[in-house]
Amino acid sequence: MTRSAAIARLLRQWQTGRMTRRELISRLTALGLSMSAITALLSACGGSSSSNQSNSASGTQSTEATAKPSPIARGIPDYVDKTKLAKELNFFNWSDYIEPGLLDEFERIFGVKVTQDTYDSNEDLLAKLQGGATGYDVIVPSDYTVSILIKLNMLEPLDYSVIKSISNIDPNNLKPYYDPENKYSVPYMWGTSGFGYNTEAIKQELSSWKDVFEPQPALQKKIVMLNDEREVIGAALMYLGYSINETSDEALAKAKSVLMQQKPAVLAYTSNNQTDLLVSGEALLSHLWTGNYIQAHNQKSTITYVIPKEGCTVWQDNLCVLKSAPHKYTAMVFIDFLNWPEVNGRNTNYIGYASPNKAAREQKLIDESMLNDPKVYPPQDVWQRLQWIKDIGEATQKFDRLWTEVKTA
Ligand code: N2P
Repeated sequence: MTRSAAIARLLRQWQTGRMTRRELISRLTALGLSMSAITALLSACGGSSSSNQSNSASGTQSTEATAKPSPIARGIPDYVDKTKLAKELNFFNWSDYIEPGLLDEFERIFGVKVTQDTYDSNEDLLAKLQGGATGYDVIVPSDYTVSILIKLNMLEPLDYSVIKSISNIDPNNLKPYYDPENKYSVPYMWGTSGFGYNTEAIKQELSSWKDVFEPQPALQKKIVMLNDEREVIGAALMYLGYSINETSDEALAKAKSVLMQQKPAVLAYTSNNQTDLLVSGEALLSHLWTGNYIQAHNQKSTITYVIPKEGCTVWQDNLCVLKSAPHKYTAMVFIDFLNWPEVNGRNTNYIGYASPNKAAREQKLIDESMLNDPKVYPPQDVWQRLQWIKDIGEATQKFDRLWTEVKTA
């Protein structure tokens, strides 16, 4: 299933013009597909310029490399009032953060067309919302950004007469610090922000942020950092022994100098193609979110993931409805749908993050290999070095400034 998901992802990248045919073939070969399987796969979905990528990618059952996920075998639940459903829904999500076929499934079952726009960081999301972007219904902010949005009075209280699937969520993921009654947020996925590297190219075992911030010469221009100010400055702070939420001028000046010294070795600051850069070999080491590691590892098994000894971020992303949402009821129904065990299972297997959906885990709808991977679900002793990013209020401006200085230097 995980391999199928990797195949589906590659096909989609090819169909959406993000990868050449040649590169696709070499990646499929690397995944162990025979040339005849590849030929069959390409002819099954070849040349399709359909906008419905996920359907074309999944219409390949005739080959051994089938990437077809099972359709969701349920209708509209009786607790949903069909007469209140809108015709459309606007979903504002992180890039590469949902199995695209699920949006088609929602449309097929509920008759609601979902339009998705994407962003690459919480700051990006906030800037767009505060800059007056309108029309969005469901958004996916991380923990500390939920705190900020609550403070800004931008979230709609959730309707649990519709979001019945909250009962599938692990109690350990509910009642988080940023929304203790889950009044505004339902956990979507969670994970950590460590780094990945290619063990084929780098033979010694890396375990510290030092390997990222004071890299060996072989890593010159081979390092990718997330394009994310709280993550990158936070990593530098942890490397220096500070809390990820430290805001003193002294600590931030030190973090800045760590980042400036590292910069010549950085190939890119990006949060949307770090996986590809690592898999293609253009980068040998990258700051990553857990799902990036799973996606990269599925395509190239020599890529490993490290939760550095100094610690790293643990985060939880959430489904929330905007106060300004034009389709609030439908938004609640969509959140309910996303937490059905079979939907979450399909989604988790595709995007590769840790799932808060206990029912999906218990019903074995999530790949065993992921569930048993301590890099995805860290053991208790590792938890002790994980830190949550918190809203730092006014001091955010210091981070904004520092980040601009590093990136424009
Ligand atoms: C997926 C982004 C993961 C979100 N591309 C990290 N909080």
